[in-house]
Amino acid sequence: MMTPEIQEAYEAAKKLYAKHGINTDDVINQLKDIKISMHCWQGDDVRGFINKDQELTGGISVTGNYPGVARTPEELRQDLEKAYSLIPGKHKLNLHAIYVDTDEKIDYNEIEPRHFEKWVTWAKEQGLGLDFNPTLFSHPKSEDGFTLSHPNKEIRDFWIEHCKRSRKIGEYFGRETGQTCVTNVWIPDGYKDNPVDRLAPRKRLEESLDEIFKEEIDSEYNLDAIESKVFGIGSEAYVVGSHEFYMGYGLTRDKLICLDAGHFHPTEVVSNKLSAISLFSKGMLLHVSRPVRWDSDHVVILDDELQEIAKELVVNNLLDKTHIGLDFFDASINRVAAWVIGARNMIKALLKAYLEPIEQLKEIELKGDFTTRLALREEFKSYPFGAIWDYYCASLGVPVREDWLAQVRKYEEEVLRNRN
Ligand code: RNT
Ligand code: ZN
Repeated sequence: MMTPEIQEAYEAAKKLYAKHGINTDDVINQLKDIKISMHCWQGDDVRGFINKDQELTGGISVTGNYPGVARTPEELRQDLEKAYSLIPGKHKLNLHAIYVDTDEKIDYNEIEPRHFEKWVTWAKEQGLGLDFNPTLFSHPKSEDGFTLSHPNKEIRDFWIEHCKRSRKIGEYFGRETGQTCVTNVWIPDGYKDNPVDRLAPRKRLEESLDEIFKEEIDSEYNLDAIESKVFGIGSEAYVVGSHEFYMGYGLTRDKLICLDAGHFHPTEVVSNKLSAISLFSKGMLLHVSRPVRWDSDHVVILDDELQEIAKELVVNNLLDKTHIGLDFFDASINRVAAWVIGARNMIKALLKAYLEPIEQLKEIELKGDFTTRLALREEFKSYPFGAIWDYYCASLGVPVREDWLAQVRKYEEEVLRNRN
């Protein structure tokens, strides 16, 4: 809710930023247009609804057993609505193929748009865009760690069929919602220990992908993305879909390159890759995440790398060719809170990036005045960005500061605690 205090603090901050040529009203208008694709899988620990008894595989894992996990599509949508109501702006939802909403018993190679009809109806009601992912894990046919690069053609064909159908679902999402769907392919394929042949699986993956993407789909409705990874649990020595593999594949096939912030070596950062890739690629998809030790998927906090990612997008004008998605899963805290924290942080980071004197800093850098560059950037860290953020939340009708937490607590008491 807007209060005189929030308004006053905003006016004072606005003046300070104006001294550096930053118009905070304009910033707010630009920020409103940026959509974040929120991943459905934080709500149920990547279980999905296609096969309730199937354990999570693919070298990713969710730890914790906080009460209130969503058990049905209805519960998941209810939780998502709660989360979206606490996040400023209009955004997207990122679904995985295992999130079918149907009474039919179907396998991965049988999914069709109609199995996602209820999601589409709901997304339209909520004014949300939809993104999609084929699920190449949590299935008996991926048990030995290989899918699209599997040596057995029958198994490859099964997954190829799944991915082809996934693109058709993406097309359906795009047509129905009026917002382009990004369909992202990530596969877990890899070896625990050093392979003899590193090339053959990559060759097979290349062929499988070419087959999957054979059918032209209107890019107004669906865009394809491909996601690399440096290692997974059980694929420590070798991952078929490495960064170099997908860089090459994406650039030669005109696909979006997906960069997951948790999929690189510990001192390697995706923020430093965006400008380079932007020069050569059709576009990028971000999986904003937070790596900690071996885990690539902690809840996103407002850390240096998140701010650096946002800064790169804003300073280099990359928001048009970059699709921002979130990718983390934590079952040790309230799952709705996890969404809200991660999404609010992503938006905060973008806001903070807009509130730096970009043009001024660029000039200073060109002149070679690195003292001023460092001094100014450091001083701007304590400029009253919080006052603009509070005003932004209040004017978009979402809770200001930590007020959202009380609503999540209430929801936990009234809804989540009643799920067993
Ligand atoms: C796994 C990838 C992938 C998954 C989702 C569930 O390491 O990051 O994006 O997190 O597909
Ligand atoms: Zn990811």
